[in-house]
Amino acid sequence: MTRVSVDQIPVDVPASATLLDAIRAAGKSVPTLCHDERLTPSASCRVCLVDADGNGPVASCSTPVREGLRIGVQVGDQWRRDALQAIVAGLPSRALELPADRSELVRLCQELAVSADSAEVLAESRGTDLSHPYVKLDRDLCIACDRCVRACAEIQGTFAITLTGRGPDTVVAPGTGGLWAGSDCVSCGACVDTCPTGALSEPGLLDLGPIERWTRTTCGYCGVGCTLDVATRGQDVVTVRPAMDGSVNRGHACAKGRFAHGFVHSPDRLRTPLVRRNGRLAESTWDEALDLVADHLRRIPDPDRFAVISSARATNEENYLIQKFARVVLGTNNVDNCARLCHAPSAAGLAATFGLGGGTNSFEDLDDCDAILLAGANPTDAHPVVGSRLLQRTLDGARLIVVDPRRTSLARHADVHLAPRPGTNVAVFNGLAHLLIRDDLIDPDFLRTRATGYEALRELADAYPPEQVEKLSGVPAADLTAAAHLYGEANTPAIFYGLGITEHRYGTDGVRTLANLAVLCGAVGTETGGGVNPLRGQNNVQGASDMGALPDLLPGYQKVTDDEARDRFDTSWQARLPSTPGLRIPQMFDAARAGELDVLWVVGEDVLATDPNTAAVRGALDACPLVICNDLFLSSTAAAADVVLPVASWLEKDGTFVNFDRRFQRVRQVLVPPDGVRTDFAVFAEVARRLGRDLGCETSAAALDECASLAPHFAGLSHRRLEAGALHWPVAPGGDGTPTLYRDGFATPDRRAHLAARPYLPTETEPSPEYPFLLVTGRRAEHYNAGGMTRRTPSVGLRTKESLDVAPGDAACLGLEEGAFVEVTSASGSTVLPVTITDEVTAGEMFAGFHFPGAGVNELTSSVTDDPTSCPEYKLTAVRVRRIAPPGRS
Ligand SMILES: Nc1nc2c(c(=O)[nH]1)N[C@H]1C(S)=C(S)[C@@H](COP(=O)(O)OP(=O)(O)OC[C@H]3O[C@@H](n4cnc5c(=O)[nH]c(N)nc54)[C@H](O)[C@@H]3O)O[C@H]1N2
Ligand SMILES: Nc1nc2c(c(=O)[nH]1)N[C@H]1C(S)=C(S)[C@@H](COP(=O)(O)OP(=O)(O)OC[C@H]3O[C@@H](n4cnc5c(=O)[nH]c(N)nc54)[C@H](O)[C@@H]3O)O[C@H]1N2
Ligand SMILES: [Mo]
Repeated sequence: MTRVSVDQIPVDVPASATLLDAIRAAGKSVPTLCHDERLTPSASCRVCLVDADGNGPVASCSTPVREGLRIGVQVGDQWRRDALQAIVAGLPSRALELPADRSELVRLCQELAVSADSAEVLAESRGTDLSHPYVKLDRDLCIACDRCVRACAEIQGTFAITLTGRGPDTVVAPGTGGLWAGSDCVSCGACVDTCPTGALSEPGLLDLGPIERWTRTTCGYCGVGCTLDVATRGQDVVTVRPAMDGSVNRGHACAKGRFAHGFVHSPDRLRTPLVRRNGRLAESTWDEALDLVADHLRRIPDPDRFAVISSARATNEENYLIQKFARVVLGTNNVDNCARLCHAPSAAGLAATFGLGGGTNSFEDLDDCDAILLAGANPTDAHPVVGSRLLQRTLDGARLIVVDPRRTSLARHADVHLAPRPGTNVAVFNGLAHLLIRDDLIDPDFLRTRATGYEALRELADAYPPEQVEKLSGVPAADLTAAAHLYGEANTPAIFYGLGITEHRYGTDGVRTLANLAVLCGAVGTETGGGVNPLRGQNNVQGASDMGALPDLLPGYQKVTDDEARDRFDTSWQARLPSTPGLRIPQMFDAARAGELDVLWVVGEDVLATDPNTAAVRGALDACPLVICNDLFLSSTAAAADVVLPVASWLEKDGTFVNFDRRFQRVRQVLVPPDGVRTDFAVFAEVARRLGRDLGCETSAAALDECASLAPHFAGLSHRRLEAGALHWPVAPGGDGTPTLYRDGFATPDRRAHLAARPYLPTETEPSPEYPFLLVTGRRAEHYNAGGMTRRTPSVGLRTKESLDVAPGDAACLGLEEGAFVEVTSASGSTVLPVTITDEVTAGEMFAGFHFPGAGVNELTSSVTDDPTSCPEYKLTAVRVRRIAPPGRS
């Protein structure tokens, strides 16, 4: 510690502290303008000047303390006022006419009594850049404080902007030159959030009236679970800010969470139930629609002719109620959720290896990692806040291995990028296991005391020397060896992975053989283990499964076949629960097509757009006598349904979500749902009532309480406890949760990690003369899944349509130029897409997103699935492409 004095008050601070830290530690304050806690100081504004040892002014934000230093704050009052006055003098008067809640500069001027009179009108305006949907630049308000530039580099890691010009003409600009819209900006909003003057702002933000209310909630887009502070005025969202103390996001967000909230007031929002009459959907009343549903359900005697797809977008409490409705009111286990399409292989694979189906570590553990193995995930686009943190860790010195057939943004920053042929993960991971063993990079003590299956794995891995793996996967032997050493020699290596591992014919084997690597190195369940971390997808896909919206599992992963568990639920719910596992989503569609299903209730999933093999899904919906759909919008699925119920979004309801690292977080109502719109929670409670059943759980909080009383993993959870902050499950009664799992033993019956000896098996989906290219599908940063929300926000200006990514060599061979239209055909179906030529994809492979249902990408994908989990092989489709004339012309 270092002792200094602040206006004669002695204070001890760490040796690395700045004068500003010392001043704050002494309970005093000093104004700042170019300073942001999250960024390295730049000391450019001089608004934080203080005296050091009587020798005159220094910038307190950047000057380090030294023993015995006497800091004078009060004597600097006038220096600071002068510095601020000088800044203000260079600004147009409108800079000081902004509402105080939108301008740090205005607040500072009020605090230091610097008046607007001193603001001059600039001789010549430097103009604005209004090209971007989310970032408006008013150059005359820029004070060149550099906060935005540092935020873009140090928080986001995109390095998209810079300061240009000299002296008073210095101003922020895109690093690529030209307009903001054409720049490298990824619209994360970090620059807008840190800008103290309004030079960078959200279009329209400065015109809205004063903020009336701030509400803290959890983002409803992806599984990262960012804490957001939402500012509202009446029913308008004025702005959304990432919470500085957000437990996952630490003051950062992405384009979706930060900006893409406009869907709530979209004119397309459904406001009244729709019922199909004479083949057409027509508006109806809630009474009429719910009576129709209840009458229909009442008339069907066989519970197995019902199926419910619950929503990974809805809250835990809603999912809890929906699965309870299925089991108690309908009497069926035919209930599933989108985890089926996504990380079901993670739940199965991780549970088989470690005992529990969730990720092993807390995201905070990344801070201590010195090597990252990122496999089959593109977090820069799909989990941007995680992507930024992985990049920052890498820039800070951690080694990075990326396993992805595509040259993703993080692959470009990697020490080693392994680009296997899609579908060959198991060969690559067995090859890495081979090298860890061969080159003595394993942890024998850990293997002896905390794992089983080593001998069998060693024998299997024998067959995967690097040269052999090169033949199977296309990954050069030398790169594989380098990767094994980077991972095996690290002190604290962490694995992060995504759908490039799970959405495959052998997805569960992919997860298990990947998890092997952490076990071999003792890098999980230990002090130095970064663990195995699935980057789960939707905001509440972990939670929907946790709540038992699964055909074989009750809340808290208790088996429906377990008599003892079922008995407890029977008693609490006063029902007799069905004891045989129900249908999974793909089986529901099979059953419908076979005429074995009477009612399919789809809650918040656009199955016609996002489930694979659209033709087969369409067949199922057509064959099912009653399809009910709860959605915000008339999605493709809603448009094909018989009853459509308009429901509230995450901004309009109360509850909890569970993010990718098992973190329960509060979701709080920010807006009142539009007139005519109900919550999923209210809908299911009401239909149960009409069928003569009371589901209990009057409120969302009561639903979580009931779940906690029945599921030991969640025993210590309640809304009241979560008010104080996030908790990672398992949470014992009164406990603080479990950020990192397995330090005291794995959750398997023998408390050991189970290594998996799984061979690489080629999938049936091989390129052939008829379908010579491999199509991979996945995410684009700008849009979210079916796109129902993001396409109804200004994000549509960031990406207006889907396209097919083609490697330059393939484009040349096929005679395709940028923007050319091709017909893409697979064994399942066909669609038309414009071409983008990019070296992100390897020759022979192509890539497409699936965020524009009209683009029909899932017409192409097949019904092939992973055997243990029925997760679709979305990541691999053999296709042929043929150039065609642009649609609409002949
Ligand atoms: N912007 C945005 N963010 C999202 C979403 C969104 O739609 N848009 N969706 C959310 C959801 S639901 C999810 S599940 C997550 C998904 O997040 P991710 O799993 O990161 O997303 P994907 O882009 O589907 O796939 C990841 C990567 O897998 C690679 N891959 C394909 N095949 C293979 C293979 O055989 N081996 C390896 N090693 N890699 C392969 C692809 O090239 C791709 O880069 O994102 C969530 N976040
Ligand atoms: N080709 C291809 N297809 C894929 C994938 C892929 O990688 N490639 N990925 C798959 C994966 S991982 C996933 S998770 C799925 C996602 O597929 P979906 O779950 O279908 O996609 P979303 O767009 O997230 O949400 C579906 C609907 O939920 C509605 N919604 C939002 N919030 C709520 C709510 O609170 N309640 C209700 N009732 N509705 C709500 C939205 O308006 C939207 O219409 O897509 C899968 N499809
Ligand atoms: Mo997902």
